[in-house]
Amino acid sequence: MARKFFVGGNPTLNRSTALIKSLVAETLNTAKLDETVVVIAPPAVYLEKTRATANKNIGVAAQNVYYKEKGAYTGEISPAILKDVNVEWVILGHSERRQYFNESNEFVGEKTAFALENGLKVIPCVGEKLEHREAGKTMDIIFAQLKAIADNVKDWTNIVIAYEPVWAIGTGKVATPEQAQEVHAGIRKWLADNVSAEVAENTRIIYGGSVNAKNAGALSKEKDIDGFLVGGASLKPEFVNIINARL
Ligand code: G2H
Repeated sequence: MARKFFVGGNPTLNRSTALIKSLVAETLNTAKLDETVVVIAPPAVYLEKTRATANKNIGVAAQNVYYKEKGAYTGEISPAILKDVNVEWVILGHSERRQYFNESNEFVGEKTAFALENGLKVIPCVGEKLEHREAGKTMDIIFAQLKAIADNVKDWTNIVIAYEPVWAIGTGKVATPEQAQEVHAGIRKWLADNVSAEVAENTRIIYGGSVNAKNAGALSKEKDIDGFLVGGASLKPEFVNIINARL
């Protein structure tokens, strides 16, 4: 099964009304949605409006979700609530959640499993900090993050893994195509060795961290890079060029 190119837009904590507007206007006119899966992840309060106004071929994702169905968890959102407003996707374990909200590997693994079991598709994020890379520990960090997911998840069909080196996020310092390819290939091999050959072959592994219209083309040519998770550039018109990068 060929892995369809996948581009997610993650505006993080930014007002996104302009992005939502562009989704119903110019973005859609030029983005080739038959060739690429496009998923947008606005802050939670915009989700319902985004789903209601965006083209049906665009997926909508939350930036986080909790792992309880309901109850006394003030401030949290459950998969059931996302499904109430027809949101199909969620990003989990973004490095900002790990760093600022102390999300552990295990917590991300458990949330991933809960979201999947409750009918969402999940984009779990993995990635190393600069100090890990400099110490030669990149793959150890990523394999520990993957293991916590694999320990909890039974079915990988609805998972798209995002590799986001922390040192490349929002810094303008993108990984080179070779650096990214090396890690993506390592993730795929880990899946083959620890989950199954089929999951390794079919699971999309997308790259995130300072992706823009200029660097997307070269990155998209690498054999194990199946798309992007785009932050800052998802709020700009160049997002369409990133969506169409592989064409
Ligand atoms: C958002 C990210 C990728 P940027 O953290 O998800 O950001 O593309 O701005 O580095």
